[in-house]
Amino acid sequence: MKQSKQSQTRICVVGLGYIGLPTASMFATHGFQVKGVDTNDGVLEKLRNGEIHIKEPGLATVVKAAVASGNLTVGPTPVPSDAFIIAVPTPTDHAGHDVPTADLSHVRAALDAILPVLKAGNMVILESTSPPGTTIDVVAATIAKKTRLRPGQDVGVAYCPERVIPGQALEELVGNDRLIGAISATWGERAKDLYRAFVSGQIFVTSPTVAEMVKLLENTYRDVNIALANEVAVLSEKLGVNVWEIVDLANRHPRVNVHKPGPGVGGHCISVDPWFLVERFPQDTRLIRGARGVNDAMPSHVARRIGEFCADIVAPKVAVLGLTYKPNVDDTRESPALRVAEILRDTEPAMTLAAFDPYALPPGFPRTTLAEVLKDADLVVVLTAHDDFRLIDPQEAAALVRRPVVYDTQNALARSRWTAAGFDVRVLGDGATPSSRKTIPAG
Ligand code: SAJ
Repeated sequence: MKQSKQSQTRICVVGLGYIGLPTASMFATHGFQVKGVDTNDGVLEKLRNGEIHIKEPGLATVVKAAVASGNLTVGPTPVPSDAFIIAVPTPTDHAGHDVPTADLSHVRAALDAILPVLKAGNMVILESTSPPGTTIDVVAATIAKKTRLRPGQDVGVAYCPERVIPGQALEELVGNDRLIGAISATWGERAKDLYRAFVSGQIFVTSPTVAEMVKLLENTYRDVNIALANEVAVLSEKLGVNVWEIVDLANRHPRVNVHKPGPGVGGHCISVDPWFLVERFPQDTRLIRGARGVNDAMPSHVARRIGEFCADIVAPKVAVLGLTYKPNVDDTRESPALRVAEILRDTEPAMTLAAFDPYALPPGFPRTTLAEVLKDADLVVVLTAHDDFRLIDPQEAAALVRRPVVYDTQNALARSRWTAAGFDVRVLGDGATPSSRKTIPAG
């Protein structure tokens, strides 16, 4: 019997994290022979046992199916393949720099691991978010320098940025449009053929630098937009008005889409990627850099407000709800909530911090329960808008705390229910007082 094209195509995915693991599993469940590579033994061990190291809705099922089909195997080193996909982290290095610099060491290490098995006719595809120029100046240049293979002629090189949002990774992996920034049109079409196996969105082929810039623009747009919302939140507190009402009403304009303010911008993407542009063009990125500064200042703003709300208490207990960088995920990388906790630990020695997050238990935070955290608290602070927190019964919370005051930095709680339970509800960006609210004209 003739074998399908997929079953004859071998794909090696280097880096089995938030992007690499779903990608490897999708190719495997669509019939490709996939080798997943990771340098972390613990990750490999878990996957071999049919478990996963990431919390992502639906992912465990897909990985299980991929492993059970025999199409996905994992190991520490790349094997000969038709396509190599690099999905490793590209963090920024903050040490001693005014502008954080891109750390491409994982990309370089992945490439070095691939080169011994790379052959003519193969393709190397970078998915990691990278500074402009990386695909040609690092990936293609390394292949040209360290092998006899000519990028663009003997081997294909392309940049195919991941664009999925944690929490909905699988749907977005299939449904989102994709970009392929290829070294030549021919290799672009070959890469497109590959992704077509499971991508139902449109796939656009362009140049590597355009694809790199599109990816960075997407995340930078979001960062700048959130910074605008955060700046207006601070102004609103000073003006005695409510930013949430202002943004909501502004967004009723057909051409306005202001994002949400909050305690800061975290995660491994939006708070990191804009620096790739600032590092490369420090003189020409005033807006991007300014937005980073505004968002990075939000945890201090929140910590200061918490201090003010507890100023009249000698040894206050603050109940922190949420430590992850955003709702309903287990990721605490660059989390503004963690930053707020850190600032409070440094600046408020008399304050006792108790934190609860149903998704994550970062180092330095003891395992506990929501009730224990709320018990005898003088202030409840919502830092991450997990769905679980919207389900808290404010009456039960009121019975546990010492002082019924809640500071909601995400506008996540139903204010009227918490007020009805006796809580004084304070919301980030809401400077309105009961008397200023009364000035709203009827109708
Ligand atoms: N945030 C706000 N206000 C908002 C939206 C988000 O303060 O209105 C905060 C969140 O709380 C969080 C941070 O921003 O701390 C980032 O969260 P996010 O949901 O905006 O984005 P990420 O980092 O989880 O994923 C982003 C996505 N990019 C875009 O939406 C343009 C995703 O599609 C990318 O694939 C991902 O970055 C990535 O890997 O680059």
